[in-house]
Amino acid sequence: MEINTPTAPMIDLSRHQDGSSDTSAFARDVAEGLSTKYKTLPSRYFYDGTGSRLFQQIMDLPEYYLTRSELEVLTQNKKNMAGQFSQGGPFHLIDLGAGDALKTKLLLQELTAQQRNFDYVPVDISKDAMLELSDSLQQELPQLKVEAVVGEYFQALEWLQENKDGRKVVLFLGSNIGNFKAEESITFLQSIRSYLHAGDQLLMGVDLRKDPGVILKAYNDEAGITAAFNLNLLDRINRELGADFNVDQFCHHAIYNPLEGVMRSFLVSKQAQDVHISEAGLTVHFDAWEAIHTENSYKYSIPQVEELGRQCGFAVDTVFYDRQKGFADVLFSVA
Ligand code: AVI
Repeated sequence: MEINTPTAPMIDLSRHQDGSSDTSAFARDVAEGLSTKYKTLPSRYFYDGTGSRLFQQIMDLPEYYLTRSELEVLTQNKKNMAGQFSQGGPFHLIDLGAGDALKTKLLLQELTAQQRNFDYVPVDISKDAMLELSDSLQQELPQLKVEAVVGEYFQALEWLQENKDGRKVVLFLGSNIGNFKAEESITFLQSIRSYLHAGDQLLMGVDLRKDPGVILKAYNDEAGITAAFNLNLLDRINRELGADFNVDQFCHHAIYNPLEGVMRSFLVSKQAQDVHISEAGLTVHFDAWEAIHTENSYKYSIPQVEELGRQCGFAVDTVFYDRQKGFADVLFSVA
């Protein structure tokens, strides 16, 4: 663990405890995913420097309604949210996957204006993002107490458990829960719950079920940014794992299944081809039109969210919607 400069207070937990490197974990996951009958790659590997920049562009796309909808939820409801967070007295506001905290800043401004007693703990795997955020907050809200944590979510919650007493309000915004499969979201929320106590709260962003045509367009934008975001995963494997994917010979395909409420994204091989991945010590064969499943983006109904919370030891306090009721930030308390 490393404590950084006093100008940008930050805890860095990102070093591997077992001595393994990021590259070896990436190589292992890629080898595993591409060696099964139905090929898969984990969507968490989208977010290298290029992927994070492309995701920023996705959030501004006319078709990608999710970010604007959540900004609307927060803008309309920030007063009420700030009041509910503060009911139990002083608290730590823990922002899982904070990034540039564009949305959270609305809450931070409101809580500061209401002179609430809290400190802000943004958590993100990107050290650069946490440095930039700490600096920007020092300029924009100099009175705010900020302690950024660089690391995985559960490393950060473990660190908080050991190092910070008092109430916790956890933010998990942006429909990130949608990228987990049903059983993974249960395990994830149960793990969060295990770090919380009576009086603690969780505010979670969920994209709601809606017109399938609207959802489909959000992942098939005209400018092709989502396609570039998906294909960048192959570029990343080329760059970091010494692979020879011919990226032009793959295409993006995203399809919504309204029965399951899931958008599934794929990379499809346009021809029969072999790809060698040096760091994984592997050659992978693709048949023509064979697919790699790269992402799930689940859409929820409110009863499903309530049930998910119940299974994980949370009760719904308040559901905050946008005007169209297409997106919700759900405030849970520990049941
Ligand atoms: C980060 N996550 C919630 C996004 C989503 O909508 O599933 C990632 C994304 N994938 C394609 N477009 C955006």
